[in-house]
Amino acid sequence: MGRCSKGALPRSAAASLATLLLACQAGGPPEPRGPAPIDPGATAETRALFANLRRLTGKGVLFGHQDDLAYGVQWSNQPGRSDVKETAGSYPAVYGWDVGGLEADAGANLDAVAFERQRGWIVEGFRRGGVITLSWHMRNPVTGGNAWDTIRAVPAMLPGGVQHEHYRQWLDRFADYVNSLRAPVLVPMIFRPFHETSGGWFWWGARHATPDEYKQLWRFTVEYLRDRRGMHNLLWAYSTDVFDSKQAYLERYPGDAYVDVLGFDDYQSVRSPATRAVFARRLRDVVELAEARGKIAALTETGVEGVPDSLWWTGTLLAGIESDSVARRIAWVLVWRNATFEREHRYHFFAPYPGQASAADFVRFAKDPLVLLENELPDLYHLERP
Ligand code: BMA
Repeated sequence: MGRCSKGALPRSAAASLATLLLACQAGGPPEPRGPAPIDPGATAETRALFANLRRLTGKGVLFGHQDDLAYGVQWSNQPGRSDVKETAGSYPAVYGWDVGGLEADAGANLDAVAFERQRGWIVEGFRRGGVITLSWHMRNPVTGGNAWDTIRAVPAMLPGGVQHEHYRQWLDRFADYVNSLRAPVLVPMIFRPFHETSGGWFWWGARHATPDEYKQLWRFTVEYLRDRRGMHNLLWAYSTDVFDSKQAYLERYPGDAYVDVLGFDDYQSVRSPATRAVFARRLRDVVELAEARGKIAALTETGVEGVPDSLWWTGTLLAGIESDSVARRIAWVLVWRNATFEREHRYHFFAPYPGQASAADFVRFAKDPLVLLENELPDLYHLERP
């Protein structure tokens, strides 16, 4: 409770009440109100990140890339390298990383990114002022299979379920890892577990967990990590896959008390300008839903594999975002990883690299006043003095 709340009232005098009310109206320090992270104990840097991302709404859309510092189409594990930087002159503003494999105590994630190295890259990106977001392609705790093993698992993970203790151990491993990410303050993370939940391909997705089971799993996870493990450097991002209505988007939404960021992954309506209206409508829906709740909206994953359209960045992605005055208030867009060809023997990349067909257009995209790469970011980790 703060100075202007009921609890601060002197018990006796009615006159004091009037005086206090007047003082409050006259600018006595009001209780900080308005949008804030769901964690009242969030670290100063985490609160600043939340506030600054909201403040940037409509002025800048941050560009992000998954695994940007770990590898590119033609290289891997080379300090300082980044396909985005080598194409456009700056690192991305948002770094996506995945912790899938951490639960099994594996030394590397499911895409062979060693956690020891990932830790270094996360700290490096944060030190430069970038934003870190974590996804988790978590194994199926019932079968030990991967995230795409859709044997039902969620009920067993809930309190009272046979896998519940097992799941807590996984969360403990996650907490230990994230607590080791310091520079020297704890690095704020936008944590996006159980993503693409409207799709049917992950064990936590539609058809494999009811909306209620999903929400219970989400809420337990927030409460365990925040309240039991005392993690205060997380912003929680809920994300669906593509969706057709606000109602559909909210079907598995865990609630305003459990979510900081409303996101969605779209690999469909971003494919070409032909579906621009659908893409813009999805962005608009998520922005409206987020703003009505005092949250942040994001296009948490997107891209076209191999970016074969040489004008995709400005002609489809940016044109779609800028086609609508609400859609353009999205906080960030993140494209998926640039798999190393030599390792994976496929052209599985979503950002360009020098010489790639869309590289010149990506430079134009990066120069657009609305698009922010890392070198254009304001300090996101401090709050501006009022
Ligand atoms: C998918 C693909 C997979 C990868 C997974 C997790 O979309 O890129 O190759 O293992 O994401 O990063």
